[in-house]
Amino acid sequence: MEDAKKRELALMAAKIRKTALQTIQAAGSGHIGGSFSIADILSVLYFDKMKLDPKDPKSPDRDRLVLSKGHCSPALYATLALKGFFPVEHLSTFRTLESDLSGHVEIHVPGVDMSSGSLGQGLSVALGMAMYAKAKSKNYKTFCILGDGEIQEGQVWEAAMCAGFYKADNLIAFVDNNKLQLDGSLDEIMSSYPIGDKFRAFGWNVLEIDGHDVEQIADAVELAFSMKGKPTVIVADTVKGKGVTLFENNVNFHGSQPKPDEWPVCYAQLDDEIAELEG
Ligand SMILES: Cc1ncc(C[n+]2csc(CCOP(=O)(O)OP(=O)(O)O)c2C)c(N)n1
Repeated sequence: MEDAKKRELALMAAKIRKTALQTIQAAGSGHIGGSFSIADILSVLYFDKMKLDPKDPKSPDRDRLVLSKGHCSPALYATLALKGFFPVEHLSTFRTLESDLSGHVEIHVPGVDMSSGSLGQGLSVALGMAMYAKAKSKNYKTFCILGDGEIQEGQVWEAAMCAGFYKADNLIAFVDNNKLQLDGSLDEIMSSYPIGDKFRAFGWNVLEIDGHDVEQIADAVELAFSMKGKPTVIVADTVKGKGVTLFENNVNFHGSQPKPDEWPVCYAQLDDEIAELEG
């Protein structure tokens, strides 16, 4: 990948984080940690790899994405707004009763392919979309983003078994391996490791990458596109809260807010990164 492209995608990831944080601050609630860990993945998908038209969000030929860890709506909504699916200003209505922008991802929002929030269900839905594409000889791809804590849910593994058995090679899952879940580390609460070996046992092509390296994310997606006969899972090594020191690897920022005097420090760090990438 050319340096200019790398910089552009890293810049978009930083903007996704900042926009997600503004969204959460306006609402007074929202999930920071798991939103920040997937910003680079969303940047690469929505600004490089996915076939999409924000003016035609229901196009039958579009690529699909199911954000199975639907509590990370601030990151997806920020991405969709920055991509042009709806005005960025609309994000300030997040989590109000009048708004379509619920705290968990909502299908009525332009650009959203599936409601989510009850963990464990998204891979089954994404597989259904992928199998429909096969049945109807359609070329779109279906992506699914799962949490490393989320994959403790049994339904994930029913879908994984089915996808492997039916050779759903048009399905690409990410596991956001940020090593923390709601109130502790996976190692303390219930380990999902080794993630790659488990998917491999169900017949998946497994790729393991640094989930904050936009070039590695893009290369992995290309490899997944060329894979025949197996679904691909990209196990992305990430940091919960990536991009703001206060949030990084800090389980307190799963769903809680910074204190009033901490907000400016958080924005300053994101603004510095944006300024550096804008060069
Ligand atoms: C079925 C279900 N059980 C419990 C929850 C509450 N919950 C929300 S987020 C979360 C932790 C998820 O951990 P992980 O998948 O690792 O997400 P991340 O750390 O990336 O935010 C839990 C238990 C839920 N949303 N759905």
